[in-house]
Amino acid sequence: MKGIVYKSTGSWYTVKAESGTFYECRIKGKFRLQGIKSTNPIAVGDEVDFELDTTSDVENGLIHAIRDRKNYIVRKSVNLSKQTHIIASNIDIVFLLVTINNPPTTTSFIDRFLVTAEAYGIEAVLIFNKIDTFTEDTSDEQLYLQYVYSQIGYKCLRVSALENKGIDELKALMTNKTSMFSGHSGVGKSTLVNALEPGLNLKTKKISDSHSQGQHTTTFAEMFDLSFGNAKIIDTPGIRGFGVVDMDKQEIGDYFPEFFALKEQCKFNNCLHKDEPKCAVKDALEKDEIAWSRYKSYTQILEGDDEHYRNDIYGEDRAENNEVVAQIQKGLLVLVGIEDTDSIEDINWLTSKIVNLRIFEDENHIMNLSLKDINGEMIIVSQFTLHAATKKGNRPSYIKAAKPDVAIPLYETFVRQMELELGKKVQTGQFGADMKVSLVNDGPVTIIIDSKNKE
Ligand SMILES: Nc1nc2c(ncn2[C@@H]2O[C@H](COP(=O)(O)OP(=O)(O)OP(=O)(O)O)[C@@H](O)[C@H]2O)c(=O)[nH]1
Ligand SMILES: [Mg+2]
Repeated sequence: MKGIVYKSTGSWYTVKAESGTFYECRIKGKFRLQGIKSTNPIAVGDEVDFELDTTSDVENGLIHAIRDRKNYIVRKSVNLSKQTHIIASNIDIVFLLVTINNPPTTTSFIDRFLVTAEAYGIEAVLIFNKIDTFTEDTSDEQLYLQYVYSQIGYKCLRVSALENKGIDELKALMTNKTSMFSGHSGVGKSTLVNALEPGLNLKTKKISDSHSQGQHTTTFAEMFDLSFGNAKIIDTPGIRGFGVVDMDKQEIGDYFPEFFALKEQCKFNNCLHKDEPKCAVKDALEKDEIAWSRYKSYTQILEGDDEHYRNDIYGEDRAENNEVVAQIQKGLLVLVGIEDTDSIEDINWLTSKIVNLRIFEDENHIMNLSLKDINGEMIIVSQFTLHAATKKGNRPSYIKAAKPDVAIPLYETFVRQMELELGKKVQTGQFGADMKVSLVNDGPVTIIIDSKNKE
């Protein structure tokens, strides 16, 4: 018999036969699997051939073959084991659920997911969920992200699974397709499936109060037939980080559609958009036509920088657990405060000023050398308290400090520009996190540089 895998729990697979009957199946002995090494040989969405197990009283099945997959989404676990896991196969469209906070979804996570979808040729759509909880700040941040991703060509939906907003638009995209929901734990994947099909009554759980993280409520991927538009949905367990399965360095840029579109204009046809001259991608970046967050994700993937990415996804917990998130030996601790009228010009001016400032001693103990000269390191920490206005009363006002939608992109640009200037990685704190910063101030030398007051 032929069937489709609707659920897999490791050793048992729930398979729906063409007749519409569901069978619990196991794998019959060992059969040749397609050439991917993964922790799960058979995934939800797989088309399989199975026979009834006559040795058992109950009507269980034995899977003896798996049909060629049209596509599949694989992720590498971001822990050190480097194992790969097929999330699902034969998917027509994947929806990544993104929440601004509770839990926060980072742009590195979004980009890694999108790169994987591009690599496997699966249409990806972003669903910004929990819009009912938005404040002015989170709404601004969401609109900024929506702007970035829709410019590239990704469809973006604004949804509230809880209040049934944006559901009809979503249903229209799901018609006649097998869809998959993915995203961090707690972003509302199962809640959204329930909104689409209330009868399913899938288990959902509120996110933890202390960490704003989901509780990994859904533990296995599972497919459901929906009662509208001949649609199927695969609900999946929340994922913490998304390790991109090994790709050729050359190939990665092609999965950033906005980079790919410019590739022809780069001087070198094998341009990696890093240090090559006359690179159209870097030109566009300078002109703000490409988002810095995208470029940062690209370089992280290019450098196989899972270590840094792990820091990003675990960073908040680590800062809270008194772990060291960044450390340097000799160089500069830069505390940066972005105000609401700042722009890319301020960033450009500041970066070049900071790296060229002659504030390090030469062999004659004269402040003659710049950070570049001494090949020093840098750590950048965002600090909006720099904008404290203290004139009135005793409680400082931070009215001048920029909101996250302005501050985060500029902060990220600042970090990236510094890295380009210095030709090396810059250490960073966690934007907006509660952190302890320690400093051994040699000299001591502390300099205030204000791009709005260039004295
Ligand atoms: N305010 C609000 N809360 C939502 C919305 N969608 C989901 N939630 C809540 O978010 C929490 C997590 O939702 P789930 O559906 O369990 O999240 P999940 O993505 O399936 O999580 P895992 O199964 O752990 O991967 C629940 O308390 C939901 O009620 C929404 O649109 N608005
Ligand atoms: Mg769930």
